[in-house]
Amino acid sequence: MKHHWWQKTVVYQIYPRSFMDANGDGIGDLQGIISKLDYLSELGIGVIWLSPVYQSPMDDNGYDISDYRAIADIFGTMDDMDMLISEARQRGIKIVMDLVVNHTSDEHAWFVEARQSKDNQYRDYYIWRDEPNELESIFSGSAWTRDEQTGQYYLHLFSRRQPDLNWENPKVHQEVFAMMNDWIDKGIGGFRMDVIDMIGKEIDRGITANGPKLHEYLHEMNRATFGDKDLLTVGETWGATPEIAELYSAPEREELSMVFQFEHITSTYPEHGEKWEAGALSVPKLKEIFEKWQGLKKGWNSLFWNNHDLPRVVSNWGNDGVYRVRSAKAFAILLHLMKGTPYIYQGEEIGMTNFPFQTVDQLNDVESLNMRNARLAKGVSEEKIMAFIRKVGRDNARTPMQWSNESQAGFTTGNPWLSVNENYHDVNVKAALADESSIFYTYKKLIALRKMNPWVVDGEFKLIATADNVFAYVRKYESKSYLVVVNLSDEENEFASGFVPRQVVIQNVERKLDDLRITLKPWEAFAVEVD
Ligand code: TEU
Ligand code: CA
Repeated sequence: MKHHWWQKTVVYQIYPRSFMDANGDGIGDLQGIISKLDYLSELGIGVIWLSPVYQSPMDDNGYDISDYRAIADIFGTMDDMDMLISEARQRGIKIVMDLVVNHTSDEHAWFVEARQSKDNQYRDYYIWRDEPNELESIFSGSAWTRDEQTGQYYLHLFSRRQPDLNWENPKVHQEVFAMMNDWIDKGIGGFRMDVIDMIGKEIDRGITANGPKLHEYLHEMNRATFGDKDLLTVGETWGATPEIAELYSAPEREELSMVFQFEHITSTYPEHGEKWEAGALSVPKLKEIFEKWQGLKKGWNSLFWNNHDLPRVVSNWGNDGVYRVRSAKAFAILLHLMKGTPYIYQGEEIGMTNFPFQTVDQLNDVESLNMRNARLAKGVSEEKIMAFIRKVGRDNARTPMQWSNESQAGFTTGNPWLSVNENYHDVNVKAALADESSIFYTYKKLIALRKMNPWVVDGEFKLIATADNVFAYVRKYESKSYLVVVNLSDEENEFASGFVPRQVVIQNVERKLDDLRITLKPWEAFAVEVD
């Protein structure tokens, strides 16, 4: 089968602020990333998705961009960026940039101009109304802020410092496409497109995501920029169903390579509720969701448990106590042997965990802080709010990468911008590399398997009926079949099938697999070639 390169590789997401600090100011930076490229190449990944490093006042840690063509001082310079691209390339690694074009920073020159007067030539780059409507910001409160200068309200679906761009204005398209082409000319490997499903919004009809013009805009973007380049383009689309995902990623539509869908993530949210009230994982639901998505016909899947907005999977759905290592490997095996392009979020490969946040001064995230203010005002207790944040707050993913058991986990020689998790004494890269049974080597093996074995890339997926908390599937490729079995629970579970085991591919509990009627240990996972 003929493939795009991005169908056969694994992506590693870097949140630059928290990855590696090279100059001791407590904030991760581009030189820090460059210094760790050998580590990433040892892991075997083929792509880095770099969360935003552009110039920004950092209200939302770079997802509020004030200049798309400049690098934030705290991260380095454009020379550092060029060096990162070329140093990565020498190791066979491509750099995918975060494209944040639903909104800019309020300090972007366009917005600084736009707010000057109603007839400013940039006024129409943003969305202004005389009166606010009911729309709420995803970061709590109204989505409208009144601007003193002209008395009108501007729209911001995120923080008030992230005004939404007006995609109904063709000039906005031209500006964005020109900027994208400049980055493409630098030799990047593609774009991860922030909340891209919102650019087709029709505010007066209450439509924010999946608006009627969305796909028209993306097709136009594809044609004007990366369309003839074979780059990896992945859209962040919280509201995608498989049908919608095919609109984005069916090749003949000439839009994107793939999208991030979040149905598995939101499966724990209460109906019509939000993430703060998330409940426990239902494995039967999870199986149903993946079965549906693995059946995607005309598009391509992305596969992930973690990113910089989500709690650590090993804490949220796994067991970060006694079964930390085993459950982290179980999630890895389950995901990486499915069909699609897997994404690893920094620290996932060593089983980094959530942080035990106790007090508000330990927090940084604008989403958590705004939520806290909004709920305090409604009389919700501080205790309850902190419990929400401990469970799903975004800072859980953003604590510094744990490199070693030296001071500040080897992340910085200074004071880190967010506290290092105390478990760095045990959970760190240096220890992981020294232990051949560590989570790291399970990831390394899974990445290598994908490179070497067409069944991992192309095998047909079939879910197997099992006990509720066991997730098992078969990948069939030509005359061969591979069975993947994962016990997603703290309890033992029976597994029985008529398959005859051949060769073990990977496992997280050492045992002979000469019979496939077995009692699975808690969080036990394996893949085996079967007849
Ligand atoms: O996230 C989009 C988004 O909707 C998230 O805010 C999400 O709902 C929430 O964080 C779940 O916890 C993207 C970026 O990934 C995020 O970091 C940015 O804050 C946001 O867009 C605005 O750019
Ligand atoms: Ca730094």
